Amino acid sequence: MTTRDTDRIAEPWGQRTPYGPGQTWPVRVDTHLAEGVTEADVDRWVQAASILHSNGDALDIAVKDDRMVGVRGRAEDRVNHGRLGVKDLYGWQANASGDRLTRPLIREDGELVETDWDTAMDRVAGRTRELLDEQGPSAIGFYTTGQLFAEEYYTLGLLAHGGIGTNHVDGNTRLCTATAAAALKESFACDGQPGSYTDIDHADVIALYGHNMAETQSVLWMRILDRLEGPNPPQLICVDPRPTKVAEHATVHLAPRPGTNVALVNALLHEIVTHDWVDHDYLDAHAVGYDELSKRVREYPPEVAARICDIPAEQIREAARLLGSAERLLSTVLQGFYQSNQATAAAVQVNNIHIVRGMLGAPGRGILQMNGQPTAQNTRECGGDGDLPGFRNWSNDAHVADLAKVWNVDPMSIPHYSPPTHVMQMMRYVEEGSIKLLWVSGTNPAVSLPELARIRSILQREGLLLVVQDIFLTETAQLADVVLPAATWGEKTGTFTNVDRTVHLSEKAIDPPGEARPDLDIFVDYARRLDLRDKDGGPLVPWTEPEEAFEAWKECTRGRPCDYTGITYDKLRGGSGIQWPCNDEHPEGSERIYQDGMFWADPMYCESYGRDLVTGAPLEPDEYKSMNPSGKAVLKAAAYMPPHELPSAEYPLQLITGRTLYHFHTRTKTGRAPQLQAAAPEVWVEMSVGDADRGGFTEGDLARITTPRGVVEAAVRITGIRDGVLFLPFHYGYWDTDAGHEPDAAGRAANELTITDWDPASKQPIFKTAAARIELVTAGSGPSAPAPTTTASASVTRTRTTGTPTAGGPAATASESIETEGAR
Ligand SMILES: Nc1nc2c(c(=O)[nH]1)N[C@H]1C(S)=C(S)[C@@H](COP(=O)(O)OP(=O)(O)OC[C@H]3O[C@@H](n4cnc5c(=O)[nH]c(N)nc54)[C@H](O)[C@@H]3O)O[C@H]1N2
Ligand SMILES: Nc1nc2c(c(=O)[nH]1)N[C@H]1C(S)=C(S)[C@@H](COP(=O)(O)OP(=O)(O)OC[C@H]3O[C@@H](n4cnc5c(=O)[nH]c(N)nc54)[C@H](O)[C@@H]3O)O[C@H]1N2
Ligand SMILES: [Mo]
Repeated sequence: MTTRDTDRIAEPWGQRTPYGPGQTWPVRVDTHLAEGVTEADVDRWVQAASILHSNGDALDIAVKDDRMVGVRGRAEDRVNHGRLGVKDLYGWQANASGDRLTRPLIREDGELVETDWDTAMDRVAGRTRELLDEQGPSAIGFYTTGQLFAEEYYTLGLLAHGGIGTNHVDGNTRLCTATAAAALKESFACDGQPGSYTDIDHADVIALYGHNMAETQSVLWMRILDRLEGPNPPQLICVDPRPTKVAEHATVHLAPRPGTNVALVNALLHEIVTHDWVDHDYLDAHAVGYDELSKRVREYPPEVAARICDIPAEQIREAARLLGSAERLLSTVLQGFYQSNQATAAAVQVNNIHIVRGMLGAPGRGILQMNGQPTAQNTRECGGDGDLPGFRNWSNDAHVADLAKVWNVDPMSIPHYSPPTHVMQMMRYVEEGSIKLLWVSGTNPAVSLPELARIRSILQREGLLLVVQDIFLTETAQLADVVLPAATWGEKTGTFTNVDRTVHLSEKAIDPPGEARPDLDIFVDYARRLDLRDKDGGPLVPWTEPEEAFEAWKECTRGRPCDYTGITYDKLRGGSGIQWPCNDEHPEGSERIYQDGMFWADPMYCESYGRDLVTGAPLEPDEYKSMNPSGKAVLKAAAYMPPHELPSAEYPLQLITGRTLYHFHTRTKTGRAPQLQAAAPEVWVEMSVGDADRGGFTEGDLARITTPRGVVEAAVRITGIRDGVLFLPFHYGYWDTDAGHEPDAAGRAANELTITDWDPASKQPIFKTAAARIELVTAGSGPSAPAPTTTASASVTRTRTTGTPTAGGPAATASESIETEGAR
């Protein structure tokens, strides 16, 4: 089947292609070409993969007259079988925005002014040298992203850890999937996704925990929708306080109070254990820790959790029965767990369900501790965040020595006295003045970190040299001392890996604008200017081309779990992406890991010895060895603990924040794609019918949301969200407002309101539990909130009737209660 995009804003998941268990998901090729362009006009199609979420949807970029003119899903790829989500169909247009950064900028007398590359890079390298001489490597911090390519992270990881020798290297993956990695490390002592997308083709029960897949991995959701429409459909469990599309299709929708996930999953485990829906043979052979877990979950009968979570006990029982009777269980976990209270402890309990039920390493039996960003997996694998490259264990000296051999440096020059510094701690060091150069690449912390008033003041601290490498003059770039203009997806070549370990090649289709350069070039240039050298006096970073960097990265993965040695650029061209491990033993890659209950958890091989889930303290090597001498899966129990900030008389509600289908993060790309921007043009706040009635709100009122950190104003959207909870999308910063952020005025960014607090084990900030209040500013400022009606944000009140939906129009056309910029 081939579909054109005409109605994809209004019908985001497109037409159904039903299929049954064990069958192959049918192909459906989605295409969008610019107005007036047909496939016959296209000069060439250039292979790439999606960069606006972690699903790894393969696509080809259409090029005409050396300009991008569209995209088409790749039918032959294992991930998407030709399909594309809305952000990918339209988001590429941002590449050609007139306001791309095209020249480096430096701050002179308080103003950012254009300069040349030599001046900008000399300022960065010169200051680095000075700081190294004066204070040493701890003066320098790198904060990168989940949106560059593997080659770039590996280069950054090498120059930062192996060259400069700083331990202050993290990515925005800390905000994103640090908990995915942490939960996998706790249960399996190593990162790496047990599941595979093909598990959807086989599963009879699919459980989604805090994961609005319909909006955030919309192609994966199409796969589930197609199973639901086919013979013998799977049953769905949805755990989310909002009425998402996932909830709408679920057999059981559990809508707990935010921050109570551990109590809920403990109750599910309670039922599984007391009914003995347990695979004892599997447990005996392949896991440790069952005694402690079964003892712990006995404290959480459904009635206890029902009280904590404020949901019916019978619903918990029903969900547990589905889990307990599943033959092929697939679970996915995302931000409703990772960014909520007790993130790692909660995500680990989902792993526990799979371990006690023996639901691993076979078709339909998988866990997807999801990623969010397109290349987050690579940040983790390559040492771009708080990990060492190749899933090496920083607390295992032999691993550090091995890495030093690969890099040809002295092991003592790679810092490993403690785990690499997490970003919230790096911000603290900047605040205290010990980090004096912070290099931010591919992330926009002035909108995406919690408690923005604090972050803004940190980023503007006297004495800090802030370097920002981006493609637009973002809210963060506006605060920088040096701005480096980057080339992005479609303008540079590299590889990246999605959540189910599928590696894709994304090739350069067109030239970057002006003097913008690939991130790889910028990092290599910096290493050269610093004259970083290996033990023998050779250049530490000897490569300049992406493929050379990839070949070096492959060597670094040899024999490690994420083994890439069997992959080449050529092998990735033409066909489907390939799943690691891919090596001599598995030349075509590996559909599943952890088959036959074999894990990467041996004390000498594993990536992590785990942490205490309450304090976050890393386990000593000997503690791990005595707990798990033969490298089995680890069942880790956890008691429920309430969120740190609970509702009070002054702040009676709970605020959660998150995403909408049509936008990506701080909207630097989707806000510049007209169709996507029109579909969700302005910030809104979701509240329940009950809370609206009690507070006297109606749809479209302008409201003020306040937490102890700040104030945001947003239009009220009344939805089926659970009582007591407000939801704000976090996409709206200040780059496209007239005034920008004004110090004493109400803000627009959700993170004005969020708290400086993080999970003890993963160090992931808590974006989804804060106490808040809401007050009316102006009644009826519009007929309805500017929010999509096709998604979890759908209004439960019908306020306005528009004409016939027009194909390709804004989300408004799918329903009646939306006002868009275009409509005004
Ligand atoms: N359209 C779109 N897609 C994206 C992105 C995007 O910006 N836009 N970003 C990508 C990235 S980087 C990420 S990380 C993913 C994130 O993808 P998701 O995790 O699916 O997205 P969120 O909206 O952050 O959160 C998911 C759900 O968590 C629920 N939730 C909040 N608090 C709790 C809680 O305490 N318990 C439970 N059980 N649920 C709770 C919210 O109601 C929300 O529906 O999406 C990726 N895909
Ligand atoms: N309140 C709240 N806050 C959140 C979340 C939430 O749910 N609620 N979610 C968190 C999560 S999961 C995430 S992932 C973060 C995302 O937060 P950010 O990473 O800050 O958001 P993005 O808008 O994706 O920022 C990416 C930046 O990289 C730039 N860029 C794009 N491509 C390239 C490139 O090729 N090279 C370079 N150098 N730059 C490029 C973009 O223009 C953009 O400025 O937000 C986190 N913050
Ligand atoms: Mo994310």
